Amino acid sequence: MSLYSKNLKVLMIEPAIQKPTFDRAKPNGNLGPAYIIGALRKSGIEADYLDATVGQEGRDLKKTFYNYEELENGLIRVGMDLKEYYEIFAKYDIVATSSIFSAQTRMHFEIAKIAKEVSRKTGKKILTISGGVNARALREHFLTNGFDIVALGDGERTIVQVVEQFSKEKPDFSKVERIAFKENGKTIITSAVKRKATKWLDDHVPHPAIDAFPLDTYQKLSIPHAGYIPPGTRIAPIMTARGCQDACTFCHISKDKQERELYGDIGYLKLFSEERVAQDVIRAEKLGVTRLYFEDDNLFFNKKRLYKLAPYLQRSGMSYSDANGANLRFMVNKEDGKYKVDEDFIKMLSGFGLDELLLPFETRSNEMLQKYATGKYDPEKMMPYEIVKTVKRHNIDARSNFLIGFRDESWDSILSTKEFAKNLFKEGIDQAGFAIPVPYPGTLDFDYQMEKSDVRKDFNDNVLKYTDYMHPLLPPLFPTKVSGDRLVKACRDFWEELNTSDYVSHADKHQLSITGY
Ligand code: B12
Ligand code: SF4
Repeated sequence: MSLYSKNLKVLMIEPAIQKPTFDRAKPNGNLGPAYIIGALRKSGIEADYLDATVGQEGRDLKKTFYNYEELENGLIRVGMDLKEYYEIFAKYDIVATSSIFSAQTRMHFEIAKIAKEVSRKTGKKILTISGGVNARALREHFLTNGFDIVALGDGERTIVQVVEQFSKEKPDFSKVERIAFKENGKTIITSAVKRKATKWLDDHVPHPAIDAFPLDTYQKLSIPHAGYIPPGTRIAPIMTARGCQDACTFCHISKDKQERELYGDIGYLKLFSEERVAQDVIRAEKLGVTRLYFEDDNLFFNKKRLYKLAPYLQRSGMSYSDANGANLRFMVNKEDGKYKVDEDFIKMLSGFGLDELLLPFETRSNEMLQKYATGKYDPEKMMPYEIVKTVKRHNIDARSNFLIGFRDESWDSILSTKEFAKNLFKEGIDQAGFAIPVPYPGTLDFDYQMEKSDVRKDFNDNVLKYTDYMHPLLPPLFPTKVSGDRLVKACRDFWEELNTSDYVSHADKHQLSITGY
């Protein structure tokens, strides 16, 4: 029974997606929404999940995932027809979205617009709320495009407090932690009560409700967010820690840390206990999942912890992928002033079932790494070739992603990254993708671009014209030393030249994207 007087029903919806013609469509199934639903259900609140790219479990995918619509902006919309949203939203009191990809901003605005239309037509109050890095960075835009509330930090407590207030006759959202909302045309930002600092997430973060995902449909589609899996593999995401010790300027962590007052400790390292991770693995196993994708911002930051986790992760029939990347400097140790690959660590990873690893070398340029990536890795000293060889020796599929075209990066520097990638292939790397760093809202790189008042004004006046094209393989939206067209061409050319012809020619068949995702 619901604890809340009005038995409010929440819909957590992940939108249809828009993509350039050359990109591949992938279903959603992100962990943020799973945690939000987990928190709601734990508090006795009815909450459903809908991934609009695939629709409800059992749907005819021709009407959802294979439903392609050409949009006026030149992009392709993939997913359920907009018309379907009306009837669905009418059944709920709260429509929530999680906006982590800026390129999908338009898709979130269409949800909020329809929810408000349904509310007007039916006379039923429907509250719209969004959260996630893009929503918080673009909160003013979300609040003027149909959203009543934007969550600014971790959402597990926030969403329950929102429901609590909304179920009251006179809701007072100023009592909800870390949100932005409008009152009399003014944006109100709330803070949070001071709590004892803790690095543990177990107490206030319930299990993610991956059981709310359409797992059968995901299994049928067999399109993971990265890499290739045999058809019919049942997959799900998992997280063992949140936050990161670095602060790359192209990453949300950089801004999250700077805005600690506003967002809380969302960018800082926090972890789940070993027992808690074990429970998440067993829960997935009970749902028939056989392959888990680590979605940690940084899985390797505490190697001792991973050694302790390994026995809990190792389950017969369960394999793991870390397609999201992990900081490479943890794969080497310094002994007598010299770096050495930590083979025991890599062996341990392989031992618990990790068979796919994205190695985010990012760039060959130490200058770029220092300037944009807090010097997180030194390709000259930290044995990149030995890392690849060792990873391969332990039967882990090794892929890598490279960033080319930082705003002040020269063509020579880009070529040295390409050479570096070529040499990594010689050592056994399986695949590589090239992408242009996009200054996404919610990063320090975005703030840098917004320092110019004319650029900021243009962005704010035409937000969707920018976000629609925030794709790492489209021409950069802000000036770069090497021309945008040249960068776009280089990403494609390098990918085609360095990956095996077999891989390139099969990329379509296997639904692989050229960024490596
Ligand atoms: C895992 C991940 C991926 C996975 C996605 C797999 C999956 N579907 O689960 C993979 C590896 C495929 C991926 C790919 C890409 N990714 Co990615 N990814 C992430 C990452 C590291 C974690 C997302 C996650 O699961 N978080 C865990 C949950 C628990 O945290 P959360 O989403 O923040 O949610 C919490 C709060 O924000 C809040 N909240 C969130 N939503 C809501 C909603 C409500 C209502 C409320 C109240 C609260 C709330 O509460 C939640 C729980 O506490 C994020 C960084 C990040 N931490 O967000 C980048 C991130 C989302 N990715 C990013 C990028 C750029 C990409 C790529 C474009 C990379 C590339 N070069 O190709 C691709 C694009 C893929 C695509 N779909 O188009 C950027 C997006 C930037 C932007 N503004 O658009 C991010 C932010 C990283 C960065 N660089 O800053 N990614
Ligand atoms: S190391 Fe990765 S997660 Fe950490 S700040 Fe850099 S890009 Fe973000």
